[in-house]
Amino acid sequence: MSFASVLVLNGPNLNLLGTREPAIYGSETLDDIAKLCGDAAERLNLSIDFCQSNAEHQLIDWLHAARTKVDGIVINPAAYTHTSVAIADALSAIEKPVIEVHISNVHRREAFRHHSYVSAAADGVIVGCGTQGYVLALERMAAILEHRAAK
Ligand code: CA2
Repeated sequence: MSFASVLVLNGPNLNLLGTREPAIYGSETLDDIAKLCGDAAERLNLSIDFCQSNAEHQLIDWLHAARTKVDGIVINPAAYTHTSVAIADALSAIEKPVIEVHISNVHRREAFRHHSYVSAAADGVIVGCGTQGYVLALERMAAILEHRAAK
């Protein structure tokens, strides 16, 4: 049986999760989130590739490679959410479903976090649900991909 494949992409500084700012991001590490996603993927019959980079060009290169390799993308672009037209353009160039995730409720935080360049290129956005947001994103992705396969 071949599983639908999903790239789970994480942007800058998310490798520091669990080391600082627990009031905003909780105490789980990125490895904990990778495990959470791995367990959800198994349950949902998805195959996932979980990656993080602090470099904008690396995230864009992975997105370009994903154009022909994966069925969907879950992305937490971190601070690039609020600055990167380049990541938004790379996502727009991919004709695959995209779900944007933020651990914190960015709308309750500083004004500069209220705008996302990425959201216009996303099919869905999950904000402020903590690390569970990644699981919700994978559940939504599985539903979208199942619906497409049934067509
Ligand atoms: O809430 C989210 O998931 C964010 O994407 C996280 C980004 C932030 O820039 C976005 O506005 C919202 C920050 C990720 C960095 O997280 C750190 C965790 C611990 C210590 C330092 C940074």
